Amino acid sequence: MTSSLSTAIAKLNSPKWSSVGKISFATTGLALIATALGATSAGAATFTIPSLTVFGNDISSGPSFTVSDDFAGADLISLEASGIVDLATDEPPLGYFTNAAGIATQPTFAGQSPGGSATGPGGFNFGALLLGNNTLGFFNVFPANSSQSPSLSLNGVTLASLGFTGGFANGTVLEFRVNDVTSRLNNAGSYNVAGSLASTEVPEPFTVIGTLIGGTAAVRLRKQLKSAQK
Ligand SMILES: [Ca+2]
Repeated sequence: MTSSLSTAIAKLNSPKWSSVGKISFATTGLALIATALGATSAGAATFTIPSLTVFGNDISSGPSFTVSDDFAGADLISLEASGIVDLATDEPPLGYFTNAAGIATQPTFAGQSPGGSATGPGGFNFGALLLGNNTLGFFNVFPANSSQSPSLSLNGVTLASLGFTGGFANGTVLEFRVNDVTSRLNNAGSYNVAGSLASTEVPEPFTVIGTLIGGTAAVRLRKQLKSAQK
């Protein structure tokens, strides 16, 4: 319940107001309205990141989506990615197979053991799934020390913790890429990605509606009080 609504109800319960008939009934009604509002406004803003396939050669550009609604740096992202990418099809028989965190899933031609990694462009692991755009920059989604599992999930971490300290404004276009050098498009495989964004803020409409209803009810009760005093 908002403080303004609490104050309104408290005033209605004061001896002065309670001396008027129908006040307790009206107060109960306000409390019920406040409860109903609280129940209907409990869900914060959410945005579904569409299911996308990010191919091994999506290095300089990749699949994109447009964020609707505003999300702050303190808001949360959840993401799942499954699949394996080979960054070096021209290095048989081992190649360089990684999951979406850039963790080797089998021995690589460069000497990594399963679970190992190597730092690539941007300071992120070779093979890491990147999210961002040219304005905000690109950041790895999964921690550099993730497991070697081909299925990874991120459950409700802040956008700021990934590097998006200012969050995403409504209409921001974001892109997924695979972290690798761009000199040779010798990659194969893909990551399947899906997820969501969730606001952690209390929705503004609750405060506005609660104040409006509280104010309207108070005006009506004052009119009733005046007529009762006549
Ligand atoms: Ca490559």
